Amino acid sequence: MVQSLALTASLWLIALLPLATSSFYDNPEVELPQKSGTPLDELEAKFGTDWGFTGISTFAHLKHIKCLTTPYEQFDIGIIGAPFDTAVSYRPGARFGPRAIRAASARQTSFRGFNHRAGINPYQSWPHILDCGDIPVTPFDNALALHQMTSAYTELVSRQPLSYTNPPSHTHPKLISLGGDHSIALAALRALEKVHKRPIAVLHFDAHLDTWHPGSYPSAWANTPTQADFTHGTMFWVASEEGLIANGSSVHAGLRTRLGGNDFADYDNDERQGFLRIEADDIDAVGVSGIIELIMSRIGTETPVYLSVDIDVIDPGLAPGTGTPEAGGWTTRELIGILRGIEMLNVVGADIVEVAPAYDGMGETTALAGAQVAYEILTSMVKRGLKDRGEEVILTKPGTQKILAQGKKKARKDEL
Ligand SMILES: [Mn+2]
Repeated sequence: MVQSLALTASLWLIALLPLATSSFYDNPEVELPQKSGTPLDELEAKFGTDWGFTGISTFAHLKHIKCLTTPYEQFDIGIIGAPFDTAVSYRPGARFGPRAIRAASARQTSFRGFNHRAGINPYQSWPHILDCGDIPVTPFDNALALHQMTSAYTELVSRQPLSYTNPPSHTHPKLISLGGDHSIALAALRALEKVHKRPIAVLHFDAHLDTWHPGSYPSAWANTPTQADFTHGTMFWVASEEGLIANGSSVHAGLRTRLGGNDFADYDNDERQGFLRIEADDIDAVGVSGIIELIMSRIGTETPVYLSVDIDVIDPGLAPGTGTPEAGGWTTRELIGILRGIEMLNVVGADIVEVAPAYDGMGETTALAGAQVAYEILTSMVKRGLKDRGEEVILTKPGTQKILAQGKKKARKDEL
């Protein structure tokens, strides 16, 4: 008995011996990956991939180049910040929108960028996509700021894109602007009308009209033309006056603003500018697919469109970090659903505006929505390009058939 106890004890000792000499921090010896390619390839393989939380903040970890000062760096789609917010009527702060959206896009990476709703990864497809940095824009003089933004936008869209004419319609680089307040859209429209040599249709997601007459704020000076005519609620009125917007093929979606006075005069004024108005409440009657149908039948797939998303189209419960919040908006999921449904529009430029992080929730709620909207728009630009290049990839989601079949079975049961 004593003998067997001693034996057990010594066996335990032998078993514990390796633990006594090694520590928790010892890993098995690292096996070096097989060498392949140049030394640069090696470095890229070892250290090239960022985690969501590493790296300097650019949109989706895209390569950052200050495109405005590097005309020799050709690109196809550029993300550009327009940190301008001195044309707001209520809460300022959207000048910090670009950096908030970039930070909130950190979990978008090229290696995990496959859009399961669209069936493509926009970061691993035909276009060369850059984070072009920000437009340096003055916060002290709105007339100068508008000039700076217009000349910056014009500078970039006048260049030749890397994938020039492949797809055929890709004759100018496309920009997705991160606002900034909504007034930045005027600069984009001026530049786009110039290079496309025609008025551009505007698809405008917003709680508000933004086609307001500059004199609609009651003031003794309302009829004096000043810099005050240019605001985040009048830029489409100014654009209409300048003939930049395609009258008859433009759309507002998600409206729920109060109107001026005691009648529908604001709608009459909007009517003259040729917008179709889809109100936030309309989704209850026609659903996401009905909203998509309304937009697509109005604009079609050929008209060049500027897609402008004011983040306040989303309910302030889900996107509180914005300048002029209005209760009763769409959910983030509904907006994503609508954006996916209009993916075959001919989008020539886009923006995501009015993200004001100072009023945002603890978890970057609004900025996350903004980053997702940018990703969906980017996906659509890339997917439309794929189709036009004849490289359309239609991927079927594994399991989809099963779910559809189950749905059918359930429907039959309900009938019985
Ligand atoms: Mn707006």
